[in-house]
Amino acid sequence: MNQLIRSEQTFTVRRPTLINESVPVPVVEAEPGPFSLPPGRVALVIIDMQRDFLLPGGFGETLGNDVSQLAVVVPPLQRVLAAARSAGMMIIHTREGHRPDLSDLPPAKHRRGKPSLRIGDPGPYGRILVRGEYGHDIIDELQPEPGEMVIDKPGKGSFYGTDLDEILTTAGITSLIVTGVTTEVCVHTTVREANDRGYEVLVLSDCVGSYFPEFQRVGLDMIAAQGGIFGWVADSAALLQQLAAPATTAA
Ligand code: C5J
Repeated sequence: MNQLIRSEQTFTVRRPTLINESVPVPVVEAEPGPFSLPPGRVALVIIDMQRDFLLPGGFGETLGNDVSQLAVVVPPLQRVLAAARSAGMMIIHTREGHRPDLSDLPPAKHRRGKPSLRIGDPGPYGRILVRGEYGHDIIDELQPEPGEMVIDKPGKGSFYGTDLDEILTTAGITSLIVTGVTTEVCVHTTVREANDRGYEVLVLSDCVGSYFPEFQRVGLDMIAAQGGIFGWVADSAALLQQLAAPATTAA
């Protein structure tokens, strides 16, 4: 009986946006095909552009990573953020991190790898990936403005352990433009979670970054492969062109 009830569980299925022919819809040239920006239904998601991951001498670097690989994302992402703000788009910033008592840090995540510093340890920019610490916060160049949503997440995905889905659903958002770091970890996990929840997801290739060039290339290829198995991929220029241009009516 319980099983039956479980199998009859109801889910909220996100319906494709009904396009009103009279309302112009900008369309971004993307892989594997055009990506629509239905007015008022698109949010920009900026994942984990935190000092702990990006700053020289920070946690990311103590793991042996080359943080310059992530720094290249900042200028194009600043341009996209400015354009999204001008367009009145909903903007979501996420931060990976944990409560100061680490009660939301699974031991399996805490123990992982052989880092010289672990989550919660005192690091160059405060306790590593702990909420409220300087290193946990977003880099100066991309600081949220008042009214922009900041989602604190304990995991790699932006939906696990957060109210992001409720926030987007309440706002009527059906499409996400995803940016941030790292491409193969928190960006990928978020894109896959969003895709399963029925969002249409565009990833901006020059606004996501990986410490590993090979992961960056393959990570992007995987999203748009097989006809867009997880979503769409375009560069920021293609999006900016549409945000700046007068909209055209979708076919
Ligand atoms: C990682 C992230 N790589 N934001 N976090 O641990 O991708």
